[in-house]
Amino acid sequence: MRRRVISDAAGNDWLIRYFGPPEATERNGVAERKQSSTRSKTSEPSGPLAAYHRKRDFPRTPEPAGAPPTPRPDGPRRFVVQRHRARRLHYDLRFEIDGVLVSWAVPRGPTLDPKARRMAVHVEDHPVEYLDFEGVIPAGQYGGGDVIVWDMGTWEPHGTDDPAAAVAAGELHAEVLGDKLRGRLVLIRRAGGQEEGKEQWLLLHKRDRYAVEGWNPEDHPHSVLSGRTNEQVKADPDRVWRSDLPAARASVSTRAATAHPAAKPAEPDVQGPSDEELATLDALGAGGTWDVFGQRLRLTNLDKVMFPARPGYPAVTKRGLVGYAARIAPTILPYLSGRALNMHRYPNGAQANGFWHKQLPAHAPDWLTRWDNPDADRGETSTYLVVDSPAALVWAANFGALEWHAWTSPIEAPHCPSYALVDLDPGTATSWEDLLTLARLHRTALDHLGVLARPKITGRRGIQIWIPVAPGTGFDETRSWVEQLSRAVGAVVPELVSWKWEVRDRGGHARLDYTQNAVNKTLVAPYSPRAAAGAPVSVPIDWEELDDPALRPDGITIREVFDRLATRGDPFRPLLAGGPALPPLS
Ligand SMILES: [Mn+2]
Repeated sequence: MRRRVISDAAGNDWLIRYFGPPEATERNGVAERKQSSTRSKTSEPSGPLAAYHRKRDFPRTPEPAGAPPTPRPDGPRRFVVQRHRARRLHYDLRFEIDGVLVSWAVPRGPTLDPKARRMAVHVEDHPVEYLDFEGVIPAGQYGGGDVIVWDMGTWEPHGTDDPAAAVAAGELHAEVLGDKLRGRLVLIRRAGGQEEGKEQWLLLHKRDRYAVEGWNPEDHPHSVLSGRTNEQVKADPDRVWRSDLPAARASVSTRAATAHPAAKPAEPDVQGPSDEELATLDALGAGGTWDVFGQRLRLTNLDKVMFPARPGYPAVTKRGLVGYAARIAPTILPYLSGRALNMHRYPNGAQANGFWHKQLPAHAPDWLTRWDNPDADRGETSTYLVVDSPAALVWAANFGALEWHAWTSPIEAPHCPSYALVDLDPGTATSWEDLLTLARLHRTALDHLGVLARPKITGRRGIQIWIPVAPGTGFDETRSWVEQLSRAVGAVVPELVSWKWEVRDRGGHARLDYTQNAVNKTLVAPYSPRAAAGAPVSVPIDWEELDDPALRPDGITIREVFDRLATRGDPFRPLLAGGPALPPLS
């Protein structure tokens, strides 16, 4: 047995014990093997990806061949963990270093558990295009089996600014920020673990604030890219890899694309306003014209307070609302475009009464997209605004629409929702802890069912859960499915829930509201502001955040949203690819 003491930045000593070589069966479980023990570029004349290419037959595998590596000039480094069911299950941990993905195969998977010591086999460098590879490698090909993007995010080398040298020296400290993995991972090459040219390393997680004892990667089986499990990826061979699409939409179901009018090809990415355009907005007086997103918009009452102050948060004017609409447009448009918008207008700000405004006014500019509801009866709203450009959202904000409630169904198929919705609606006696209990029970149930879903805080007191559904699913089906799901959950905690229709009959209990699953019933859109003091926003969250003691239903305002998006991304992105048929409930 060999020993080694490592000191971390906090001065804690770590005693790592090296036992003999891992058992042969464990090593045999790893499908990928590094042929050459060195990753020195000079010893591989055809570049760092030579081993990667040598092992693969690109006409036969859907894996990316990859462009010649070029070092990324700027921006955060990326990492990915793929769960790969090859001959034996393993997780592939890959760090972006000098234009390639330096990779280890970890049979038991990376973990947040600071007590765990995982064996990791250093395998060949992969091209950066592998970052969002998810799919099925055909049987008989190298690494044949199914692959999901189990986690991804950004990372920083710790204690060095030359991570390639750190890897060559046999010790890499990585501060990772993924959806599942957080905190400091340490990889250490085992002395003498290099027989047959295969480098054996140890992987561990530091005992930092992200460490969770007993945390098991197998308890978190879903792809962060598509929300699917390995089994679901394997079962859906129609899914094709589209490396030309942004990562969040790269896994496209060809079946959905042909069968469902709502499944449109991904639009080009929308750019936000430039700094110069935002400076122009700031420089406008109480009103004026703003040239942005290729349109000239006439803005009014820009200094009017739309959201009163709350402790710690000054009031937000209409200028602030309009600026938020412009900046959030690239993120929110996928949830609004192609759908009718019900505007909740507060022309005199959230401090005054608001009202629903659905009919697009006759004075609205011609360039706005409109939709005429063919089912509208006389006296009902006939013409709706469709926010399919960033300028349209800026127009709606200037029109006094503080809250944006897009239809659940697209205009091409108004009777077919894209999502089933669970609305956890607190009663007067429902505490935040009670509501979290209800949300976590839904999380458990959905995970057990293998159903892709994500929660979001409402920006007021509640939590909603959005579940993408298969093309052609009707509202009757989503409503009855959500009712069955929520009744099963409610039966676990009957003391928290009321099924009474009238609020006054509910005894202050929470309502698990499935009735919003109906045509022209809407929930507030992801990233819409709410009409309340401080300008809170309805923000999608990761399931794990339900366990964060700092989480509050109205705790994220229009001031925090962009920092959050920059560090965490948008947890709802996987929902945009649609979902499978809802499984039967019994
Ligand atoms: Mn693998």
